[in-house]
Amino acid sequence: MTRDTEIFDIIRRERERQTRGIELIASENYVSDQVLEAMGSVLTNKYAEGYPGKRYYGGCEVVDESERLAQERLKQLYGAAWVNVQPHSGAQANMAVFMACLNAGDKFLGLNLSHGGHLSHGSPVNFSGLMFHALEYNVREDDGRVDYEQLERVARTEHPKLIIAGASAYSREWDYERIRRVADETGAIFMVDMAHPAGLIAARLLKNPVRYAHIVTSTTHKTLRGPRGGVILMGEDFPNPWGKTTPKGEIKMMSQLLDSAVFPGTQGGPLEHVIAAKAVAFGEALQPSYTEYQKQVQKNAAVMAKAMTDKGYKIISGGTDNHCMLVDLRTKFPDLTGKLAERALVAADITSNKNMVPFDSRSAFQTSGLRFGTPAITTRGLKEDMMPWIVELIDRVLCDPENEQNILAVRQEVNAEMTKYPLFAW
Ligand code: DSN
Repeated sequence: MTRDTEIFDIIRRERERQTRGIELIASENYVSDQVLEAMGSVLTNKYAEGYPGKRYYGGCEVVDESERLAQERLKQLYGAAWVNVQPHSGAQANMAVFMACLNAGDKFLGLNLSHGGHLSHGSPVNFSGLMFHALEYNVREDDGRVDYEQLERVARTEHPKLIIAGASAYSREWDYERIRRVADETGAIFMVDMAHPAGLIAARLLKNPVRYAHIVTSTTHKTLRGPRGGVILMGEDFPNPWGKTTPKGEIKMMSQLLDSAVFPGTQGGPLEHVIAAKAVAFGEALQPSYTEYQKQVQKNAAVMAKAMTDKGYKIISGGTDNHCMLVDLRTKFPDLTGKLAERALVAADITSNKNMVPFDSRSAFQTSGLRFGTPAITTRGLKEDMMPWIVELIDRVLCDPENEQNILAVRQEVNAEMTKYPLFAW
């Protein structure tokens, strides 16, 4: 067979793009060579519908071992009693929870997407908002933090069956205990989507939601630094589908509902090559060096947020407890949209994403904000002393976002510096 030079040339160019630039998208990271190797392995050839020991195909005894290993390592990482490692993505994990806990049209409560929430927590264009009755809570306008009073008010008046915590653009720790209290009071199931801070949680730098929520979902590719994919976890405290606390003897009930909701409910054959790569990533996250990595992610984010503030940028909520920050551009550049800012930075080989800010005056296509995160640059080896340099470059671009000479000068500086941080061993 002739080599597909067309696609491999595209892959080579993407590898070059990832290598020469500063990656600040808060939901991205660089996986290890071992994770890449597992993902590109012969396990992709295997059909394995079902679960370890209960498959619909022969010849699954080997992949059963890697899936079991992924399960055991994930349980160890978060102190979970039950896990499912098959969801293809975070949205698929969430869909399985909806299917296990709700009937079509049932009410649930999640953080408003335009206030930092996730697409699959009730956006009107997503299955969650299309098939279920989405209720929302916001962050407060004055301090950018979750409006827990509003959350409690909506829970008490509307009685949603499911309450969801978790966000894609929120830089503060969550008060899980408070949400759990109102969930118990109103008979709701409490789910946390920890996709963004999962790595910091694994390293014990943020509170572990498995201790407070009935069900926890996550992606595996953000701060956690694994392959693209999703997982579902539960602690000891399993609910039944209708929100009443289940007696200990019924512990399998929700786990069976969730397993069935992943397969055959919403997915077919699991991606066993990705599950093996998840196992590798969970194994890496159990190493002591991983805690050091996550501490650096957090430190880099704190220093970056301070440097942005010192330059006159407004960080929503005034700072960060985790790996990310949301910048409201309007304070410094009232006329600059997130769309133009993102484009100018990409031209300078600094990648971030436009993002709505709470109470945004612009649409989701324009936006007034940019979201930055430090997981990828920390994997690359950049320490806190480099954060003011990055902020200086960002500021130079945003001060004159349509000046091509200015952008080129920044790009050359970025490219020259990043050659000092090799990315791939092969
Ligand atoms: N789209 C992902 C993110 O970038 O945060 C998850 O919502």
